[in-house]
Amino acid sequence: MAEETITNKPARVFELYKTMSLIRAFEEAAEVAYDAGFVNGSIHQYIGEEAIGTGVCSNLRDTDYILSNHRGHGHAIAKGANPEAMMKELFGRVGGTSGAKGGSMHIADFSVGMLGANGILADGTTMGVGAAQALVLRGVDAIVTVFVGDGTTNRGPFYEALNWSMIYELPVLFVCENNTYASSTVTRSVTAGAGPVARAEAFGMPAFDIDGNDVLAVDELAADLISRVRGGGGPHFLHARTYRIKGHISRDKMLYRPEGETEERWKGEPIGRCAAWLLDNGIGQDELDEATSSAEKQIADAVEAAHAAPFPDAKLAFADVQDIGAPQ
Ligand SMILES: Cc1ncc(C[n+]2csc(CCOP(=O)(O)OP(=O)(O)O)c2C)c(N)n1
Ligand SMILES: [Mg+2]
Repeated sequence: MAEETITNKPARVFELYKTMSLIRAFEEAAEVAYDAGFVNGSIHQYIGEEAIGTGVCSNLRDTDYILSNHRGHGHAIAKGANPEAMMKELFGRVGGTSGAKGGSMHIADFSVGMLGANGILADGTTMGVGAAQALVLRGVDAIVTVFVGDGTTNRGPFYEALNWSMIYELPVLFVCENNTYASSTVTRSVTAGAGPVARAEAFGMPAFDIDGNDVLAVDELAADLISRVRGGGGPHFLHARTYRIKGHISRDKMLYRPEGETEERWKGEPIGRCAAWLLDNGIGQDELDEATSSAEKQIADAVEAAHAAPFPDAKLAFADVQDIGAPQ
């Protein structure tokens, strides 16, 4: 959804609902395909966290950039990447977003400003700052948003990124998605001090905390922060509280998680909350059902297209990769 194209509130929120539904359908279908053996590697699902990527990206322009991380499917879809090309990438087929060489953790689509997901924690933050510096040096009117996990805020490069972005007053919005866990660890238990907001503030960066399962709140705060960044206000930090409904990766049995916790937290998942708001604000249940079915159909078609697509020619294995002297 393009920035500020819809001013009618229920219509705007309904668009957010549709984007979140598309992400949810993608993640559910990806797990089915993974379990059936069609996807190699691991998949990190964004289920329960959809409101953050959706609410933030709905305020970005096509010409703005995002940097993602290992849990990046939702960010890519929210920024406008094509779910069919993404599914083909997961399946390792011709037509995948990264030519079938990346897989789930390396989805990129430069045509919509999605500069890449990344399996190395915090590297998106330094790359995002580099992209923002390039924009400034070239005099381009655009901003960069970087998505980072809560556990990742304990890595060193994250602090280099915060520092550098402040020193050069770069147009960056850092979005910390605090889903409570870092793999099997409760992040709070391994994080000193008052947490990510205080850490960003220690660099002099304006930092804001929000309920990340409330898509309306994320949308409103993101609109404000993005306009400040765009207006030359320098880097800003958005800390969104959420919960990782699924395991760290899809085959994680979550034996470390207290019994009943997931079920309790599921009650606050963002799509149901958004649906309740829409029903109170003039959108009918039939319209919501239609939106959900349409998202599921789009993703089912994407899966079908991925199954039908061929694997790339083995000769292409060394195309588009850095020349390391490997045989062609
Ligand atoms: C530099 C680095 N160290 C460790 C890992 C292994 N690893 C992958 S995801 C992850 C946890 C990340 O937690 P968080 O930043 O909270 O993101 P979330 O998975 O919760 O979205 C770890 C430790 C890695 N990918 N990169
Ligand atoms: Mg986390």
